[in-house]
Amino acid sequence: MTRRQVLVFRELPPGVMARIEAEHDVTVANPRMAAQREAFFAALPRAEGLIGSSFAIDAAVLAQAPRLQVVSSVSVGVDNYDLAALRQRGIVLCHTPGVLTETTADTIFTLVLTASRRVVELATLVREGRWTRNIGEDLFGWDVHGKTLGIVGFGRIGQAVARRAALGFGMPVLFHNRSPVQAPGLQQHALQLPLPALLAQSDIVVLTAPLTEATRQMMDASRFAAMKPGAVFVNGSRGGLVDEAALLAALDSGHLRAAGLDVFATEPLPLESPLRTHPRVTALPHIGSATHETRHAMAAMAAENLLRVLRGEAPLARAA
Ligand code: 8YV
Repeated sequence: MTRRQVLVFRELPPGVMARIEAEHDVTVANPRMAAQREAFFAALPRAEGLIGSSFAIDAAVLAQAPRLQVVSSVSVGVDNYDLAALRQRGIVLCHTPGVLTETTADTIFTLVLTASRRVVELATLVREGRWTRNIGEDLFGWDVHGKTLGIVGFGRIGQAVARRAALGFGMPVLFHNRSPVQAPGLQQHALQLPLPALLAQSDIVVLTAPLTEATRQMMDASRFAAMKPGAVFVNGSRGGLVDEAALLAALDSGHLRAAGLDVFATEPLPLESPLRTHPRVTALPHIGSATHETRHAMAAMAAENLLRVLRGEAPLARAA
């Protein structure tokens, strides 16, 4: 078995690294870290396999990797990869769907609850010693159980959110999906609607659609205006799906009651972003799949994808 040159561009758990190093020669360099960026681009010309996440592997990067055969992403989202350039070069792109579905749905539903019940705002009040009286109506949150949940994007993660809502919280579920979708076990719990109708009828709107050129900034001023007055908005997918200025305007006007955001147009969220401290916003640092168990499972799956392709075998999950 010929040992290949593998470039790891985001740290992997030790056991997963050992699995790759047993078969190939490995260089680790994370280009998002200034101190490792030069090493990443120095290793790129030799790399036959790339594995990592959260870095734009575009045509310019690929042009510096003439020997590349496979990119194995530790993610389900692949919007940071130039799919046309990969296809044009015949480079296999793999990803890690499935293993992160339930964890990411947990995060999204956590945001539904924390945004609706003002958990961060009220926990901060306690932490800062400002709990000096019984909590009055001015600090009440809003119920989640029984409210109508609209899910935009009804793939694995959207359906896992629907199960939590319908089976756990007695919530009627509406969903919109750009293509026909199979939703086993949800037929009697979820109703498919056109997006305008979903936005007009949902008390809480959750965004789980993938980021593509067709969905970029899909949640704009007109779509926020189409939502019910007093609705709650949650984004657990990609910040690029949202016009953040329009979201802020909808929150500041009071049209939207609250927002729960795990993703942003620019990450890490810039200090100057109003979303970071907005009183109606619960902001998380892109932790959708960030549990010990799930990130290990993702890394293990990504390593298996990489090793299979370098052996000339089919990967577990190919994205392009
Ligand atoms: C991770 C994700 O944030 O899977 C995705 O698309 O956004 C998350 O699971 C990320 O890709 C880190 O691996």
